[in-house]
Amino acid sequence: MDDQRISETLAAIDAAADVDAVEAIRIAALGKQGWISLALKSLGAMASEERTKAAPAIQAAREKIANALAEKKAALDDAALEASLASETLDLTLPASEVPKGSVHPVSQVMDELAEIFADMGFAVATGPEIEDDWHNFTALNMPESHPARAMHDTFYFPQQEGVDHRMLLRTHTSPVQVRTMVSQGAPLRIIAPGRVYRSDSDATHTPMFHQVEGLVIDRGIHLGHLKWTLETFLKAFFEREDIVLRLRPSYFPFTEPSVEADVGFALENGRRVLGGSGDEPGHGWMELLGSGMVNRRVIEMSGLDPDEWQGFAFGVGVDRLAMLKYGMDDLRAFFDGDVRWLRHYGFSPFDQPTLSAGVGARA
Ligand code: 2U9
Repeated sequence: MDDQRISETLAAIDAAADVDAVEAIRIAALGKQGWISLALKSLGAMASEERTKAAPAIQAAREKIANALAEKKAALDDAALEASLASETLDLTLPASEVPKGSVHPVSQVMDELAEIFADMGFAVATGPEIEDDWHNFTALNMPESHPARAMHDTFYFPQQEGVDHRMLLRTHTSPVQVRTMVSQGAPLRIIAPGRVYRSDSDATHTPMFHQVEGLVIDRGIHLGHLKWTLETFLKAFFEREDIVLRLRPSYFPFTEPSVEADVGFALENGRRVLGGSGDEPGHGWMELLGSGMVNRRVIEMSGLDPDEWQGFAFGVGVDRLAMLKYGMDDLRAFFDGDVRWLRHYGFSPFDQPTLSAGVGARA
């Protein structure tokens, strides 16, 4: 074995400045045509005695060089990692608002605000499927098969499936969520159910999909006074005004008895309706906002509870409408166009989480 060549190679490995230089030495020595590889190949042509003498030296040289190459490569890799760690610093103290970001849709913002306001009054958020059966969407809400209110809901039905009793549909309100929660959790209960609902209707004030939030309280001794206080407290927190005035009018819904519609007083300021004050003052008016009522005892019964023990109130309101009123949009259809200019204008910063302490209506 050429001892000089071995020590030259080891010295070259030691002096190599980068991984490319190490690789070049490896190819020259251990590559297919490398001098060590050729020396190993030459063993085949030797007589066996000669081979027994030569082989250990070649093997030892191969091992020495291979080890030196591996050590040098590891040292160079370590140095490269150290260098990149030293140069590629990430300053975690930079303000996150400097980072390009998207915005929170007003519907999501309002839903977050609602969850925050109602959580403070002890309500949990309940959710359920958007594809429903007609029992949960209609029958359990005191709308049996022939009930005229069913026709008024402009329902999107799925084709009837063979062997399936219930017709499937896109829920027309979030009420089936409350039915499911009553059935699965029983009473007492305090929930809001926000979410998408679907009705076959489309113009400037109606979209085939829109958002609702409904509330349900079931407990002993619940009466209309609890309903009125809850609605007033919610609207004052949501619109961030103490002078919100409610007017309850008798109405009719199959799932509540008695049923009441709630109007809020507004004033006209520069041609715009601004909520606040009694609608009966000069220059003021009333705007219909919410539907509500005491839960019909038949609905309580159908969800498996005893209506003599448990009473409740419920309400429903359009989330999109709440967002329009609070943040001053005038066309519902723009909500679902996905136009980034609209989102940039009306969207909210993801860093402004609504909290009761900081105000639920932080502006973008
Ligand atoms: C159960 C019992 C009662 C929910 C209610 C309304 C009145 C109502 C509308 C407001 C505007 C729908 O978005 S809207 O078109 N809703 O007027 N909703 S009471 O009553 C329930 C729900 C579930 C178990």
